[in-house]
Amino acid sequence: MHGKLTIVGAGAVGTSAAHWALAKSVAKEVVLIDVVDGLPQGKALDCAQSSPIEGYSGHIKGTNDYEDTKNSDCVIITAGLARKPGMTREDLLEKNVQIVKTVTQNIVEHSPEAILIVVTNPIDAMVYTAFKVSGFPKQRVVGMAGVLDSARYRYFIAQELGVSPNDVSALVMGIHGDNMLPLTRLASVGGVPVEALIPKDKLNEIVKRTQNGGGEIVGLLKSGSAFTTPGLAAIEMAEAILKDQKRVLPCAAYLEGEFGIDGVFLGVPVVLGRNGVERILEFPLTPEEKDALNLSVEAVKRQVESIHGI
Ligand code: A3D
Repeated sequence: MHGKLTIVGAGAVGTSAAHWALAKSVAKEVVLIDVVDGLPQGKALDCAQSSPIEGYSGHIKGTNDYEDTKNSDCVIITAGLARKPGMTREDLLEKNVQIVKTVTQNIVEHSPEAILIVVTNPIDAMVYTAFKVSGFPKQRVVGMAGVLDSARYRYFIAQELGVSPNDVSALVMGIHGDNMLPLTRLASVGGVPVEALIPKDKLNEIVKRTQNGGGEIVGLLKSGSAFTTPGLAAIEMAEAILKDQKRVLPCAAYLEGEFGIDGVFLGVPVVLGRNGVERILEFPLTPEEKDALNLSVEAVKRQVESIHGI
């Protein structure tokens, strides 16, 4: 067992993350914290009671007190409002900036060495908020979106081909929003390029469905947004960090010249290990991919420019 993991926000995503953290034994100690009295305590107890059935022995505590989060090695921030039908991720910006700011200040005070994984939307702006407020080095602040978006992309490709999603390798880069960039050129199944197996128009449909992956679920749920896979995606990142796995995962990382982009967080392939974002894996993009990625950069810059009070 490896270290202490705090999950901030005991809502839908935070609870899913807590459940997966226990089930996958990613940490010795898991703390679930929220501002609502009784909520994290109840959710933690519910998660813990699955241990005799599933057969794991990790420890979880629900709390409203940041003292209990003290000396966490890794912190997942899910606190904030989620989308309702008709809302964009940008609509959440103003309220969630203030929530992420408060949470980050508390985390810095109690866990100055932690690595932060930000999940709250709009993610590319919220991870920037946590970075600025914390004053942590860029390696210790990372956003979750690419793991989820790539999982959706891989799932849709697997469905189309009637193959195991396990054998689909695919990467989504850029913003977590309509301008995200699912790279068709690099998608493969068992090493075979997907472009050779799926007709172009069908592949375009899959790309569009991936870009609207969150919206499709918001529309179906009618209240709240996706939570099971977002929670698992955050835990895949936390596990890579806590167990120093050096996993290569698409994450929102702070770019300083990589891919010709400077001064924003954006989804790129990174190596995640005990030091957080240990490396960004840069590779040549085609002119079309560069243009598409620039749309992401412009959209993230617009979000960041509208952040006030941090
Ligand atoms: P929800 O179920 O509403 O849970 C949010 C929780 O945050 C609630 O329990 C609140 O009480 C709590 N909270 C609010 N303010 C604070 C605070 N200051 N300190 C501690 N806790 C607080 O939402 P959710 O779990 O469905 O979603 C959480 C966030 O994740 C939202 O912003 C979503 O948009 C976002 N989200 C992001 C992704 C990505 O892929 C990036 C996916 C799914 C959800």
